[in-house]
Amino acid sequence: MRMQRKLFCFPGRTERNHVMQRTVLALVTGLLAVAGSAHGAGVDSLERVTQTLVSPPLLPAHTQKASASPKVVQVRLEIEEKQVDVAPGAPVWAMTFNGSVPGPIIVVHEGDYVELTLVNPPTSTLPHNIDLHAATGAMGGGTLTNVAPGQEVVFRFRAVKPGVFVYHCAPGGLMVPLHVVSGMNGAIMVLPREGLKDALGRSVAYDRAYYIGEQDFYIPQDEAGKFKSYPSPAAGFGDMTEVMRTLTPTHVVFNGKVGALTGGGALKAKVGEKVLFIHSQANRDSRPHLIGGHGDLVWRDGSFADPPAQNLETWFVPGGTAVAMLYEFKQPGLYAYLNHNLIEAFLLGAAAHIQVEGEWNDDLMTQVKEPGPTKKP
Ligand SMILES: [Cu+2]
Repeated sequence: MRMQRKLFCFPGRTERNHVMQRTVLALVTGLLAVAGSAHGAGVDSLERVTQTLVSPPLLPAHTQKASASPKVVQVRLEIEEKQVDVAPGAPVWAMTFNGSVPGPIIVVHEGDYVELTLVNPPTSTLPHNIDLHAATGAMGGGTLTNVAPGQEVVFRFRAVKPGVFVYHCAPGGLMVPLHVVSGMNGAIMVLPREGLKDALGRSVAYDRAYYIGEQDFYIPQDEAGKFKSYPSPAAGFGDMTEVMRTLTPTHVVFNGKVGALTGGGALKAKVGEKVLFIHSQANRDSRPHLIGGHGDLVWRDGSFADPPAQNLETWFVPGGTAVAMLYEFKQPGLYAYLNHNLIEAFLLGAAAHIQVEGEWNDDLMTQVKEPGPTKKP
């Protein structure tokens, strides 16, 4: 503003000075317009689209490359507190965004605005909010989005960092871990405007994408080892806090419960397809591994601003992040995708299946001789 005042003091007694003054005024107006748009005033002129969110492991309809201009992407998250069985006989008061654990993944492009309506219905028992790791300022949006039961809020942020990010409820103090380990988390993918690039900077497109949200649960047990149930979320918080203090989850699952992504819930793919796996863990470290495959491209720590790592056997998801991995399936059959802490995978539940159709490639693998009786050398 100091610069603006100085410019307006420009002497204008001659015609030449009037022309210069008009030029300066136009320049200042232009500068102010640019400054205005940088601070959100230009948002009103942008195209607005509503993204219909879907339950994981699916992603909402989206394009991998952005159209010319940034958009305002409107999304709606409705909180739902509900009792679910993480495994048979293991009930938990899940606190959810849109009824699923994890919440739905949001997909936008770098530079887009996300305009999020957060609804806490009157049927809820607790206040909630949302902290998006893709957002800048105000506790990731947490301080602008506190909603008591019966309230809703609209807030907007600009997605300026490309990558995959966690979002979660963060209502303050002990409520933060309690809500997060009750399932109140999800992910957002902020694609580069020109789409993904491989390690050499070449464009790479995925044929399908899945979102896997890993969740640790801490369900209290009675003296006999039976999992306890409670009449409301808050009623179990004291017992649950004691289990949380052990840092030993009773369950570690993909997409809300043991077996959510196996059997009838198995993911599907075809030989030759490039599949993008987005894996989030809002609270705890994980180490995904695809048995019989590899991480062809892994965007470490979820950053699309950095070239992806290549050909990893297992990759790391630090607690509080989402990570993206792309693999082109080369053989048909049943694959297991799991947390390669194998105790967490096989005893606690962190495993998924991918059923892949296509033709077997003997050159990559073959059984030279079937199992039979041992022979003396
Ligand atoms: Cu919450």
